[in-house]
Amino acid sequence: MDVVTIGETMVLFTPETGQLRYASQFSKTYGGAESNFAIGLARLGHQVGWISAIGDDELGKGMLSFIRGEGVDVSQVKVDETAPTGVFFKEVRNSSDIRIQYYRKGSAASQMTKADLNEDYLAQAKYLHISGITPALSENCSELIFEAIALAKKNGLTVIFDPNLRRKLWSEEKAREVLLKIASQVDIVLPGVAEGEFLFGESDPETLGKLFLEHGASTVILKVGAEGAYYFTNEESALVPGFKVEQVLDPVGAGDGFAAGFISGRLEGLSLYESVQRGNAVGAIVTTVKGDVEGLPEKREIDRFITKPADDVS
Ligand code: KDG
Repeated sequence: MDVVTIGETMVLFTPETGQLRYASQFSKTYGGAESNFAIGLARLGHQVGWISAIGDDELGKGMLSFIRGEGVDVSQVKVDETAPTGVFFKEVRNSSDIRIQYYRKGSAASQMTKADLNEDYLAQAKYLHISGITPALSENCSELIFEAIALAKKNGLTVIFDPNLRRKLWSEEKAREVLLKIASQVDIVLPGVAEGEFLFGESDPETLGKLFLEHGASTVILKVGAEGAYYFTNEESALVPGFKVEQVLDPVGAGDGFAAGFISGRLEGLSLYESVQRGNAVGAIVTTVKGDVEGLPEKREIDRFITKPADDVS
């Protein structure tokens, strides 16, 4: 196993057109930051496992088949007979006005506890990926994340953390406290510049890079939207320019795609610069397709996009 990730995936209903309140037709897909990331890595040819829980219901079973069908190992997904699979709605008014409604309180994934972690399963991986969404789901999920970090460190895994700030899930105060605590314990942190500003009250990329390094991470990847992303270590730093796409249709999931592209590069032994470049490319391609995972590219598509990032990436 190359990478293990942990988190909730929900059934995603998207109104075919217009505002949610008037919608009568929906597309049904699946979305969850960690499984989006896992699917992204699987499409790029890596071995990845996803730890989660679903309800003992039709929606959960459909989700599990979908994620398994994408080549992700789902052997650690628990079926909870007492709680339902979470659901969310995504109202796309336009590509810069996307409104999310969650129906996930009390979901099966929010009931996960540290007892659901299998140390032997974690120990066989090279990387543990976590996001700031899971600790926002419940106190028990927060404990699970800290336990997973401890087990990963004990077993020599590199821990990668995407803050994925979701303001709807918790108070600002609690979010800041917990996200900073996680950021102090991980190896690689992948914030967006707005998340950096939320955590440290600074928006200058160089300053943020320095602050995250001082806080504990050894590698900081700071995403600055269409401009690309910076990387910072104690030895080097650079801005890796982003790729232009003809039309952004749906930016949701681009950050997860970025993380998948970046880790894929590291797994293949690419330099930090090249890995961030691959992250930028995956993130850019994801924005050109509607849906949280539908645009995630396969390996040959990404190679072609990086050498020829024009409108044609087929
Ligand atoms: O990063 C995309 C995710 O935000 C989306 O797929 C749903 O995991 C999700 C969440 O909690 O918002």
